[in-house]
Amino acid sequence: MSTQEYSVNGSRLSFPAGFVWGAATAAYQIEGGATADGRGPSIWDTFSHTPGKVVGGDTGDVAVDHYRQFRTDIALMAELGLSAYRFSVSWPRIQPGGRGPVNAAGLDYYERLVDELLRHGIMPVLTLYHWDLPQELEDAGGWGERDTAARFAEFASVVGTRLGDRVPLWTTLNEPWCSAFLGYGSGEHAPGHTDPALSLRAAHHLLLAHGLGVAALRSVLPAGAEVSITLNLHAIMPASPSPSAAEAARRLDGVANRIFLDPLLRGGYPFDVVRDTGSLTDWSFVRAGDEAVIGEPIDLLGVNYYAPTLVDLGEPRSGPTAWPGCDDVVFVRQPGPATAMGWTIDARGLRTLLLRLHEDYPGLPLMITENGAAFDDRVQADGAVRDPERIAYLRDHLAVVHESIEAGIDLRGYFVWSLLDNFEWAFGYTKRFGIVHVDYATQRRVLKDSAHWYRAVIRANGIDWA
Ligand code: IFM
Repeated sequence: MSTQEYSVNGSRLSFPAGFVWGAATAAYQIEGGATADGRGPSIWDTFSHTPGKVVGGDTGDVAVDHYRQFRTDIALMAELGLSAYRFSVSWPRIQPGGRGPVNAAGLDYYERLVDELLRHGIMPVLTLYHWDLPQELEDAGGWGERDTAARFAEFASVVGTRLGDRVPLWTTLNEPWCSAFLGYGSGEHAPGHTDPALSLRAAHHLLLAHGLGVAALRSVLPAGAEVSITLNLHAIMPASPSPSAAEAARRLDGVANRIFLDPLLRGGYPFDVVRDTGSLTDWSFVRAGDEAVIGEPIDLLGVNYYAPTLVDLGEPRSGPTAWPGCDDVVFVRQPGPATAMGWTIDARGLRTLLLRLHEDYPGLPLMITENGAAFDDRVQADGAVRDPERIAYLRDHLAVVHESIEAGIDLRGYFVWSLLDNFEWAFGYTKRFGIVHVDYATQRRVLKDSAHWYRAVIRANGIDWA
């Protein structure tokens, strides 16, 4: 489908000048090159190679070969007209054991990547940690161990020193909720632990790593470079007007959102979260001064949003959980369309979430650092990949972004997840989030219709509404 077909003459939702149009990826999901040039193993190498952990036994060993094909992929980004590209650095490429000696080849790789982006006029947005903890650090206790936070700060300093002059926007962690609660609580993600107390401890050490990482970055970055964190915030809504649904929403909001937002932006953990999880842990892992470290000011908050969450109270469950203190909270399926992940499609959740951030945590610029949808895309006989559901999803969510900016929310940019089809963690290669289709057998890239559509949006700096 040509770009032309999207240039309709209906009303246009125009975005402010300088609005950042991006696409996002993460190292383990796209790079491959698992042992190339001195990279050490991460927890995701170990986890994905453990039978039964990832659908089909898929691993990130090869992924979409971005480690070798990054120039081709950056040419695609340029073709789309992206103004920014959000990627993550693989810690075990930089420090194979997670501490000490730096692997020069790893740093050189990210320097080549950043320089190639800049050569195309694309702003690099660098995430330091998107879940690939060096395995040696996990062997020493992983995020359950306080020292891991100090190791992260060291890693941040190494990367910041090398690339600080060229990367204007830095993100310490991507979605620490997933690292802590899927990694150490439900066990669905690496390293696969199922201990609720440990998951809360891990959450604290991730936050501490963020705070120490911000300080480390500030000491090496030039003035003007911005530092952020990205959270996967949940738009939680009570499933009914009942008090029990309101209680379920409060409790879930605590361990989904406020457990991160409050120490980052309000100076400490929320009292009710500490109380609700009090039978699981005494929180003695929080030491004097930690909350000040975590609250180190940041320049921007990255928001990842995919779907709303509807909750009520129900029968208590037992077994591994990603939601400590919420055993009797049940997730209610919202009627209506869903993505291939089974996630409800409802852009109003994003509206609610942005408004809530604006009201409860005012004054901090926001950026949508991930938003997108998986569908069962196929290359058609004529070579096209028709994904009208993804176009509708992106359009509706971008309309909310536009509406939020109009309402006075300081929202600086939007990154579609994802640039390329890739390794979707425990789902392996079965879920396609890309706006660019990848044939995993040949590594051939084909722009989906949504990519053509996104290019037209970027070019117009607005959405044409038929
Ligand atoms: O693929 C992930 C990404 O790594 C983190 N945010 C959610 C995406 C879709 O599940």
